[in-house]
Amino acid sequence: MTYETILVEQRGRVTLVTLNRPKALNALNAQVLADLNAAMAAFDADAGQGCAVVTGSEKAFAAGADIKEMQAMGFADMYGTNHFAGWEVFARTRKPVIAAVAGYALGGGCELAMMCDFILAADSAKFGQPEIKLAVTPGMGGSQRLAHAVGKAKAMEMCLTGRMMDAEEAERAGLVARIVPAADLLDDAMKTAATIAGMAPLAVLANKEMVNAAFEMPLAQGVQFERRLFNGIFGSEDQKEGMAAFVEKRAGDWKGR
Ligand code: CO8
Repeated sequence: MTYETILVEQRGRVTLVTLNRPKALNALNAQVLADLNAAMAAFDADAGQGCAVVTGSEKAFAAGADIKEMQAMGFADMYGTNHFAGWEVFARTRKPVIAAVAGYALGGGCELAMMCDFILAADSAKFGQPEIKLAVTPGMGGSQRLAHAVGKAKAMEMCLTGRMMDAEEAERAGLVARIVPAADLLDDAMKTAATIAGMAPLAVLANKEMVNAAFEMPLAQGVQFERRLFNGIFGSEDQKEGMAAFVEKRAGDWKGR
């Protein structure tokens, strides 16, 4: 399958998705959204794939929603058609997605990175929600996910001033999992993804689902949710295999059931 605005490649059990609008610094337009959602649906449906990496270019992961596409739109175009609701479909991808971010991740670009399960940042990465400079606001979850990731003070400062955060600050603040030298970013992200893709598939889904529940549920309910999933996973063949493999000092052979 080929797409207009992204490149998609399977390397073993890892799907690599590269945003590919270099002339617009990978600005996110309706076609990027359609392409990404189609690619993620195919990834989720493919039992041979275990983890995805979403990346951009050296200069820009993505410099935001496409300002030229939005410029002429009015309230009816946005609210009436629920224009950006499709991004929530991307955020509901069931298997893990890593954002490998180099250069600018601004506005919708920062929001897309935060929709992924975690961010690996090149030392060149710059994060920001500069929408206020355009007299608008984040529109695909940035005000919420940034506040969850870095706390109110930093999120509020970033949204109100539009200033950028470099990779060091982003790591200190908890926005990114790790910083990697720019030259090693893709290799590192692909290795990390391969590690995840090598785990038992049902355990991967369950781990992702329960960590995400921490952002949706009160603690007591989240702990209950975790225990239900934990109990459920003992009904899988892979749980028997995983524990037998440990005892027998060998690698597990996963069936995905
Ligand atoms: N949209 C459209 N085109 C863009 C965007 C963008 N967000 N960002 C850059 N470009 C284009 C430029 O217009 C330019 O095109 P051209 O050569 O035709 O003039 C080309 O990319 C290169 O850009 P620059 O010449 O500006 O490159 P610089 O290296 O000088 O600057 C910056 C790089 C600092 C990243 C600069 O381009 C910039 O500030 N970009 C805009 C950043 C921004 O404001 N982002 C937020 C957009 S609003 C948003 O994301 C709202 C989200 C809400 C809903 C999300 C749904 C997807």
